[in-house]
Amino acid sequence: MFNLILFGPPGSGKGTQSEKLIEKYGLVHLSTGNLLREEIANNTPLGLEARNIMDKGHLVPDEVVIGMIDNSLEHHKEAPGFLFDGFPRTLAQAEALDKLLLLKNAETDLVIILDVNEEELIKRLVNRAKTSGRSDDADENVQRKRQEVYKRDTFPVATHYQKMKKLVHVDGMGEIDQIFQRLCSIIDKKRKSTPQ
Ligand code: B4P
Repeated sequence: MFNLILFGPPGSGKGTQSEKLIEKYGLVHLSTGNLLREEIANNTPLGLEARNIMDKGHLVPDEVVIGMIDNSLEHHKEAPGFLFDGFPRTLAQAEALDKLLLLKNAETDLVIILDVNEEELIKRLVNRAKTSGRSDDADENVQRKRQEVYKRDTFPVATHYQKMKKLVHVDGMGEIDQIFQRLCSIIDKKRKSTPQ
């Protein structure tokens, strides 16, 4: 089993790169953002609650997203590995994931952080807003709030995995394919040294 976390600030390209990585490596894609947007599209009570929170640029409560990940892991018992995209986003989520994987006799093998400067992040999110139909994209103030929440609540997750010597930085600036090649070379190196 190979478990990868793709980490980085909002707009750093986690979703974009995840689509390409799951195709190449056959990992199961677990995006908490996508799971929450499905709930919103289906008008479930959870979706209605999540939408209010996401539209303000805040994080959905830990117990909600941890529950969603727990369910998804249960649904994919035979998976060759998982790509976690946008999760964990708080220290409590990281600790919960460590425990859930341990129950499967597994662990996080690699955490990649996409480094992108804030000016470029806002530019990308403003662009995404033109086509995404995402209500949390619509307002630049909300996008700035999300960057603030990332620095305060999410960045400590990077330190957590750095202490465990699992964190690798990748330059997330440039062409999408160029960044994909950078990611693949790090993943290939790690997979060679990890028993499958
Ligand atoms: P997410 O769905 O995780 O999305 P994101 O952080 O906004 O963006 P991502 O980094 O995936 O960027 P993308 O590839 O789209 O989060 C949405 C919200 O859900 C959160 O704010 C939060 O409220 C909630 N949530 C999700 N997970 C949660 C959790 N675990 N706990 C609590 N709350 C949670 O790229 C952005 C744009 O840039 C796209 O338009 C893309 O086309 C473009 N782009 C990508 N790479 C590019 C490049 N190299 N050059 C130019 N443009 C590029």
